[in-house]
Amino acid sequence: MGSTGNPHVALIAFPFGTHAAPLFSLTAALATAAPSATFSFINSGRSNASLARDISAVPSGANIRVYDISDGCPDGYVLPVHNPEEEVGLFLQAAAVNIREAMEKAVEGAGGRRISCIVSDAFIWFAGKMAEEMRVPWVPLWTGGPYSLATHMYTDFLRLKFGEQVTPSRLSEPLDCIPYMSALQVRELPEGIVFGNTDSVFARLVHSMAKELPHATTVALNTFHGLDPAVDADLDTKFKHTLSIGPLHLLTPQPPQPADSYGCVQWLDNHAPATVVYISFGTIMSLPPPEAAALAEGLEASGVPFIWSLKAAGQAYLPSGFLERTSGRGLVVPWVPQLKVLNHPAVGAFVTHCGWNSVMESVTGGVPMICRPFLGDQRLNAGVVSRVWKIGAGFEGGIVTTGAAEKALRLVLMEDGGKAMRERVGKLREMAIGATKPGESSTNNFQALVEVICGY
Ligand code: U2F
Repeated sequence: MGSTGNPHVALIAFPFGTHAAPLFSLTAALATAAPSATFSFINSGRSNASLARDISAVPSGANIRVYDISDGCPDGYVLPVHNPEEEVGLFLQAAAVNIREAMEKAVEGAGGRRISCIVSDAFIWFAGKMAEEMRVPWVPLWTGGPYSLATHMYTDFLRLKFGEQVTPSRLSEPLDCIPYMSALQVRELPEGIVFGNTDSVFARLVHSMAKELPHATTVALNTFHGLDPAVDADLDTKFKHTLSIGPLHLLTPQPPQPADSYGCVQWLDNHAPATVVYISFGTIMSLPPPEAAALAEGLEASGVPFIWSLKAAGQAYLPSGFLERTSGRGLVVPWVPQLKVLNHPAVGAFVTHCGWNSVMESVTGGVPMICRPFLGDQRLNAGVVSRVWKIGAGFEGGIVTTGAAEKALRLVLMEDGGKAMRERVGKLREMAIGATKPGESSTNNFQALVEVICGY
């Protein structure tokens, strides 16, 4: 194992979307569990700045040190307006050199103590090569949904079966070539496997990741025992060792949430149980303007009370007079304390893009979902929510129209179908909470992870 003395663990984040936050929460949990170890958290300066609240919640003198690396943009370079592919590409081009330099600084900062283990976001697949050169364990954390991880592991197999560009008529075929995915469809795969640009930065990134992960010492997953037994069993055959340590937001210490500046919780206190819909599309996605307008019209037509997390730029696309007409029964605010809101009894539905953190948070809040996925793992997560766990629904036709929005809201909040979803998600909630109790699976797996990472 990494070290016989006091371990020094380097943790390397992927600085986009909600990737760095769960890795930092894991760092904080590890640092508490292994007080004599040192944890060097390496992330872009920009992403570390967005974690300022999480980082400042770490007591001074604690065994966590935070290192900034460049996001790869040359000085004075102006990114074209929101081009995630280009941002990620620039970061990755410079990442290996920047990470090595940061690890050298981390060793200096730890009084010369060599790095005994590398923990990284699974997207930082080349951390596996670095760990191999340094002869230390590599523990990648997969922050997305486990079904999508499985499909990345099947990339070569799926390309043999469907070709690199599947014929459009096959998009609606079931994914039954992977037996436990028969309820899902080819169109729900992450883009870059058998459709979309299979040579994009992302497609190449996840393909390289899939080749490297089988060499990892342990793959850590943000899921919990019993949620998807068939996927877990399959991933166990693909990797040397896996540990499910989710839901991470229950298992790891959470930083104080930002103040509820818009009074969401107080507003919810005045509503009856399971009557309000909460709407958010995460940190990188926003609804195309015509769909935002359609969702607003659907909300008006249904009469359902709502909280909508929507930045000022998005608010500009709402139908004229919408905010005034719905001011008595809706809140449209740029940021919502999502964990608190999903745990409030008044919330009965969550309109979501199905980012994995949101899915886990909805499950632990016991809230059924209405899914509008966009990219990456989101389509598979949405398919699993709707047709495997049966704790949610999509919008008819896959995009938000006024009619589809009204119908989905009525189904989940007012009809028997929604009641059955609420009962099922309530059972998953119990399972998730149970898994993170002392002596239960995720807690035990976390202890095992500490042993892998710190050697004790
Ligand atoms: C990427 O996902 P996102 O960052 O877009 O979305 P989530 O995984 O759902 O995480 C959003 C987080 O932001 C929080 C919310 C989640 O923890 O509680 N939040 C909030 O507190 N208040 C708000 O008003 C809005 C959001 C990617 F796009 C996905 O496909 C991946 O599944 C995901 C994980 O890898 O990363």
